[in-house]
Amino acid sequence: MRATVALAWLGIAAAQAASPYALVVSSLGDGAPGAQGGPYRADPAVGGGGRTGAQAADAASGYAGLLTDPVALAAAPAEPSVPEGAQNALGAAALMDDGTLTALEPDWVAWSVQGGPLTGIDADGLAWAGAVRAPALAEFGAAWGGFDAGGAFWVEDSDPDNFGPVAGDGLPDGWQFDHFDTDADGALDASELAAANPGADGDGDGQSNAFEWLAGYDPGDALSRFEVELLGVDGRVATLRLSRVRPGVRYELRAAGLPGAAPGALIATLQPEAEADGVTVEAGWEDGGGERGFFWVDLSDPP
Ligand SMILES: [Ca+2]
Ligand SMILES: [Ca+2]
Ligand SMILES: [Ca+2]
Ligand SMILES: [Ca+2]
Repeated sequence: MRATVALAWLGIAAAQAASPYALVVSSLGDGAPGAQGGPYRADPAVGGGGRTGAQAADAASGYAGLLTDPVALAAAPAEPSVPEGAQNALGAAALMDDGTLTALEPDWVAWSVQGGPLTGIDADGLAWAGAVRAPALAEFGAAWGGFDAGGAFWVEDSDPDNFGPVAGDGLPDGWQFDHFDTDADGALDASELAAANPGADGDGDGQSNAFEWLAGYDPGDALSRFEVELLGVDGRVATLRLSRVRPGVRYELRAAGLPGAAPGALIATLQPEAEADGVTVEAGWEDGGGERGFFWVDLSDPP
């Protein structure tokens, strides 16, 4: 995938401040932030997803032949976390008065959605995870034999751009909510949604939201912006300083207006392994020495 382009036009003769900036397109890479699941601690009362042979289940069903009585219900998911849109099998067991657990068939249990990104639970205890904008806990309830139990599992933010009104616009939904859900109610009203648009520039610093996300700046602060400074030109080598570079982003320094060099000629490339501020780059070209040329930097998130 290729996102891009913003940039800074810089005259060789006068190293004025970078402007204008214009973003052409942006898209998400696999390494987009927020794709990791959170920690999870399963209810240890139920092992192996709570499913065992039918014999024990039959016995528990009608209490027939049991020498012990149930005293509590326990429920747990098969997996501690699942991706968005995936299913998770829920299991339940009865805790008996002799301290043993008797597994219950999932379809004997009345399951319910208690909270979080669950779109439903069917009669067989298969729970469906909905879309999230950050790892979120899905909570369910179980009822059987007059006992109630509950459990939970994590839904991973496996697709960073699939949530609600900001799905599919090329920006991570979690980042959009972090910056534009200004009243923190977990939803985006019309004005917040407009502000969260990838092409919007609500802080008026000349850089779009999509560009600021790629460059690692705050889309709500005009003083927080990507800048390129031309420190000097010595013969056919220009020294530029980028205000910040980030891992996962490719920086292509290009030039135009240099005699003998093709318009847009690539003169240097950076793919940093770590974030750093104030990075100095030297870029040379074959022919040149003209009175005036221009440099700019393209940002993209390579696949
Ligand atoms: Ca998501
Ligand atoms: Ca989005
Ligand atoms: Ca901006
Ligand atoms: Ca900004």
